[in-house]
Amino acid sequence: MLDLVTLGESLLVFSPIQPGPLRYAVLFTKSVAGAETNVAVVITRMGLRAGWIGRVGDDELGRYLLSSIRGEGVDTSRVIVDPEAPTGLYLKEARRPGEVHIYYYRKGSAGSRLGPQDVDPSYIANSRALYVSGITSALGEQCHAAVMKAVQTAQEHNIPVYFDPNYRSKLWSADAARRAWLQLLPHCDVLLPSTEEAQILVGAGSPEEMAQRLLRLGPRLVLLKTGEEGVWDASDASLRFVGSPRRGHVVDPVGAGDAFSGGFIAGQLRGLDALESARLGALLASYAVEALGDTQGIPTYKELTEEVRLASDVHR
Ligand code: KDG
Repeated sequence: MLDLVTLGESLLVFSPIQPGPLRYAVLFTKSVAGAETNVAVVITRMGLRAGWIGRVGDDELGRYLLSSIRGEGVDTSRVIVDPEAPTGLYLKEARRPGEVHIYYYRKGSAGSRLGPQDVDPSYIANSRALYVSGITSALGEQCHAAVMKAVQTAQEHNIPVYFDPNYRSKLWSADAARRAWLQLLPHCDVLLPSTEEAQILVGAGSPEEMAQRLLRLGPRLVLLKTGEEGVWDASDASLRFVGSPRRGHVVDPVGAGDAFSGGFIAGQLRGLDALESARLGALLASYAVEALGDTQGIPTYKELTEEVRLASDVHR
């Protein structure tokens, strides 16, 4: 049995090794991106088992994606190699350290051809949790239908659904995003929005006000991410400030949200309460931003427990 199943598009990311405008970049690193596979990788780093449903092109980049994700220990048995479309990618530009611009080359990609026919209900039914991100719904109607099928299947089998809206303004409008998210939310247990995403859903307000309004949309738990300030954990009963462990300086902020989600879910799967799970998520996010790449900075569970003295129940 898998601990977590996720679905969505994984991409290649090419990042210049020096900051500055992309037009002057000469040397690039190549790595794996995509919110869903990032979360799956975090889950495996935390010593748990994750599986990913998606499509890659029958090309060199697709082969690289598959071998890297599989190499991280993620189950890729449900990934389809699509001969009809190329693997998507994006270029990352760091105008100055910590300030990142993203340029997608993913229109018509294999990953964006995911559809409900690719979602095997038994794969989800045999796992302990489902993670979905709003990015998949932004890729097209069939992708959104695949996510809807996944969350409905999970709900039918009492499998908790974790949802990060992951708003991408280059992929769709805020109005279109809100409409899709409102369809998903009644099937979700835990919502992991940023302040901006919370505002898209329920308008502006204090963390307390936004969290209370978000809880009325369906989830039993809301983890409101306010960036460097930290995270608010809202359940029906209370709103608690989780805080933000400050460590080194930020090299690359992309991937922090996925590290938080993956850490939170790993905590829940390991039997931690919501607050301890959120602390684990915040800690992993602080590692993620210290290295170039979405998941490269994230330690293994063994390294984490050796290096950091967490609350005693993290060691279970
Ligand atoms: O969350 C990090 C992701 O944004 C990145 O890896 C790429 O999934 C991605 C996207 O579509 O922006």
